[in-house]
Amino acid sequence: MTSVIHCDSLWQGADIVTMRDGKYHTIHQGAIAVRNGEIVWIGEQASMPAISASNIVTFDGGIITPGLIDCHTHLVFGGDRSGEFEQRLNGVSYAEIAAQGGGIISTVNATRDTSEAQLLEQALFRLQPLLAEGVTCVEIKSGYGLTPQSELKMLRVARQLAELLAIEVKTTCLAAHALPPEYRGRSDDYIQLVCDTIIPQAAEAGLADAVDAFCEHLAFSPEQVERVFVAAKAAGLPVKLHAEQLSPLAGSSLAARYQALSADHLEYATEADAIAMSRAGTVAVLLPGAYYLLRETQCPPVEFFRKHGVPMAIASDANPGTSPALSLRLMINMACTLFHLTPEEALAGVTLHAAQALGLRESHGSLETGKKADFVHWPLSRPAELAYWLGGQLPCTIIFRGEVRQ
Ligand code: DI6
Ligand code: FE
Repeated sequence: MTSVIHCDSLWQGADIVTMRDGKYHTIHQGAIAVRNGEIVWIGEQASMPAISASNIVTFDGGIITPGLIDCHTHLVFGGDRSGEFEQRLNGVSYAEIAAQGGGIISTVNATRDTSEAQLLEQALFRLQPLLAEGVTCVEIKSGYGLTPQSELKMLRVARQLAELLAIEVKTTCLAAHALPPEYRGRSDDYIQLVCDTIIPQAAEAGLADAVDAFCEHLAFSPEQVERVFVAAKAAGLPVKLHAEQLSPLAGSSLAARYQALSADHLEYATEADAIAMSRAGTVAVLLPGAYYLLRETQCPPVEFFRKHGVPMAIASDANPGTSPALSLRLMINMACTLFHLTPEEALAGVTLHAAQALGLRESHGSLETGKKADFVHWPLSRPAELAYWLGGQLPCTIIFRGEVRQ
């Protein structure tokens, strides 16, 4: 007697770009069987075992990829900074604007003054375009509150987004993003507040999945970041770091010493940083939107990451200052054109390697038995088309946990 695999849904009729091991590994004319939101069988339709499913969807060609993952965003914030964009076009630098009390602090003021309900409404509006282009998992950082109450407010909004939309949200406490004005000249005291109060409260309330910091001359020193990492570990949370965005401070090596999930930006990272990250399994998250908007000229050392086997992820860094980016697909294109990634590396950067940057490599980011049934059907002929089209909206069918997202 042949045994029948019972499942909820079966998806077939398309080529499946699995992204197993971060490579295309395409299954031609494939099929995916799903039960309880997870993949229970995947392979060639021709060699499919007996499967019963109440819902069978047969596509007319095209490709299926894993759902896209945006592993670094600051989507929750108040106000906007288009005025600073104009200033920068007139030659004022990001650092100069920050020194004048603008930059991150202007968003901090606006975020503190915005109610939780309004923050939610505004973040929903920014998240919609990402969702529409196939994003099924997004990371959202705090970091524009910089008080215990307002950092927790941001994190609650991020959690609420996951309840309202068919999307998974991972939250990151980025209280060590900037020095709040009321702590001027007392940055060590602020770090103490972050370590003794904000991180423990966020962890206790179950509002943070990770802890991040901004290691930079205009933010916090490696010594201060290390204190934040120690507090994160004590609270049982993994760490990440904004490192080497504007200058080389060996922040990414420090992050690697604390087994960081990722070090992000990395324009000024060195080969020594890449070696340290490789040993620790720390993902290099590249953010072409910020590079582009700041008109950076120094590219992240992609050659070193390749040479030392550091997985590279790509993210939007969606934020009001340096990357008002509402398209992850555009970031894929920019990673190829600006950072010289191949379309295959860039797709791995928004699937398997992005999952790894969130600590989700075992369950997300590629299409394999036992993983979450989050995938996207595109009426495209080749996966490189995802890196090729600039802007616009590609038609797609988004499947989240085995169900079509409307
Ligand atoms: N690096 C960035 O690119 C963002 N934060 C960070 O640490 C910028 C945030 C902002 O300018 O609002
Ligand atoms: Fe960022």
